[in-house]
Amino acid sequence: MESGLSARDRVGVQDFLLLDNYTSEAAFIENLRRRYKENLIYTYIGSVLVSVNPYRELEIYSKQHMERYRGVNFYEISPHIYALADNSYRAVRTERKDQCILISGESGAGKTEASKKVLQYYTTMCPTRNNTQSIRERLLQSTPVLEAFGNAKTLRNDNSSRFGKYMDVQFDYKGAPIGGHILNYLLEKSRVVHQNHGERNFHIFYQLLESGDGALLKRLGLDRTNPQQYHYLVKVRPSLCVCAKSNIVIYSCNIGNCPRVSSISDKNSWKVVSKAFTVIGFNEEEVEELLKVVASVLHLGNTQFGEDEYGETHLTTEMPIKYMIGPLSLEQAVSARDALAKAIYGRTFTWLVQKINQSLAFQVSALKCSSVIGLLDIYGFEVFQNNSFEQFCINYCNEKLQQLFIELTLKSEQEEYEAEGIGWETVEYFNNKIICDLVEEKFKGIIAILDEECLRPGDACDLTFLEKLEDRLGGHAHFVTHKLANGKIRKAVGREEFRLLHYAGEVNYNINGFLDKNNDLLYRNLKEVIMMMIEGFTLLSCGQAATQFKLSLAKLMDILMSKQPSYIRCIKPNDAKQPGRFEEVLVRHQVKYLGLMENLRVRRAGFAYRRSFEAFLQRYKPLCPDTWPNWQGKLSDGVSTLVKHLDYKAEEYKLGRSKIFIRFPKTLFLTEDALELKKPTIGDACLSAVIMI
Ligand code: AD9
Ligand code: MG
Repeated sequence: MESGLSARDRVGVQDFLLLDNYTSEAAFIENLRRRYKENLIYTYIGSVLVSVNPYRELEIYSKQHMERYRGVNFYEISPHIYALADNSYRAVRTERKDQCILISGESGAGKTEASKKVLQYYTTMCPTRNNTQSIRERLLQSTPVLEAFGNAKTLRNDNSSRFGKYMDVQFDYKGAPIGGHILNYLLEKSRVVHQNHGERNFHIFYQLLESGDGALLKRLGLDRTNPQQYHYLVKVRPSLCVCAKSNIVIYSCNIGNCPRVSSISDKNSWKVVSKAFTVIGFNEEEVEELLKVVASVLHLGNTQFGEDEYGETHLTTEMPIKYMIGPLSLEQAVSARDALAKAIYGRTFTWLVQKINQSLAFQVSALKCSSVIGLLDIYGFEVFQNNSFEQFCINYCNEKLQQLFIELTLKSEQEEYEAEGIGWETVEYFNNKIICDLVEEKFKGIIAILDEECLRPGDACDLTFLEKLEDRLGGHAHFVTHKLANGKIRKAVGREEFRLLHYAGEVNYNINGFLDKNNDLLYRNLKEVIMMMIEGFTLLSCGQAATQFKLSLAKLMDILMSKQPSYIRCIKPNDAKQPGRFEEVLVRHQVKYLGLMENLRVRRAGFAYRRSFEAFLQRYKPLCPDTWPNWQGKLSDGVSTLVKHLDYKAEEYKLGRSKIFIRFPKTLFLTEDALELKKPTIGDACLSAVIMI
């Protein structure tokens, strides 16, 4: 221990509610920093868990650690994700109320790792029923498979989720996990054909090539010795060039140029994934069929187009009464090829999720689901140098989640005070509803305008879309283009960009490709090719992509609202993905936009702590001769007797209907210290003032 520093000074407080100066952002960040330095990555704000990515493996996730947290009151030992997982689980068991765990934070902050830790806790610690052992393994093994197909290396995160995932873990009345169900959201399909420099395609492509299974690769017509040959994996040529041999002009799009990453072993990941396929219940033929589709995407990417003597290629176009064959430019041919590759991959991913869901469904008809715990792990807020339609959707999704957090934390706090008959003081906070409306409002929002442009015949294009946005939304407090009101030019926003002032920061979106991506069009004869290849592929178009996403998010919000939420707020300590580096500016920004200070103020505005009469009496009864060892009367009278003996002043606490509310942290510290003197063996009280909700 550093000389002269108390343990509390050294490692900070484990609940921000205990901060003396709770309105100070500097004190908040200093507390995070101190704890991070000691590898204490978890801290509470009441019942919210704040987690800072350690970027190193910590020895805190063993079975012994899990056991320490089983059945222990939330705040009695140091903060941990297992405490939160156990708390939700106990609510499922005792109240039979559906729970959900909402994990948020920007890209690379640790959401996916957090969701895996929670799932591991349930699959390890919950009781087993006959016939349900295999479901645990399937629940766990669904993750590597989905990550292989849905995650990729980005500049922000070497294992970035490029799809949103909501997973229900279903429990029977005895609390045994008996099944699961996954909902997936908007896979970033464009990655199949295009990646920013320094990024990669989805992991599965590299895993397959690195599999070391020569016979398999041969059957798939793939050659691992030179991954550079696959256009969709590596940048091979500039945009347009002429092949010396055939004299054919070749168009190739900009590709990530990043086949190998030091933090990733594609070969080992492949082993994990192929074992996971078996556990989930894929047979060998099914795996091979799936890999054929993956390989076909790589082959498709290498398809080249040449011009005929008239400088054209050809495509069948669907007309109202007949088909027309019309010429395509080289560029159009390439974009049709890429659209096909994206469609094939996207459908394959959807099929994969369906297949996993079949495997997670109850295997025994007698099983009944009593309650569920939903885990939400969705792509984090992200800002790149060039942000497109995908970032627009991802960041909109994060706005929605932030709104849910605001509504539910404030709402539940208010409801608790009301239920207990305690007065409530309002706290000012930024409500990002205005930004959600800007994006999603019917007829007026950005998505509505985008759809309108997509459906408008004639000269509609990305630029006309931008003009419409300017016309209709110019002057909105959270929307900006390069045009300033005084007719001058705003340099920070390009002529083909619009800027949104998100709750988490400003993002410039480049409008190129917005209409195409929203239309998600596939030429008819290409659709027919896939229909022949993939069973169940349908020709029906189900509306514009952004609107579909909006509707699926609205459904997700309904699902989440119907459950009792717990929150994990993940923070990224540095952009270099390095352990031990705590960059204050970066952390401060996240603390700000995650609304953590407001969250803390709301919790402190009324009363810093609350505990049920029973729990309070149980813990502190040794401090009062009248309540020790067994209090016989009403619980509320016992608590009154106890606090009188402890000399609590009237302004320090209030008794609700079933709980005691304590206003200041100090009051509880002193009580804890007294308990420490009396019973030195109880808890690590100097660090963990015991708080219970
Ligand atoms: V994204 O929005 O999907 O791009 P996430 O999901 O928030 O992002 P992720 O969980 O993938 O981030 O974490 C990024 C990396 O940080 C992981 O690959 C780990 O290397 C590292 N990480 C995150 N949490 C932990 C942890 N609790 N312990 C050790 C961690 N390493
Ligand atoms: Mg993730």
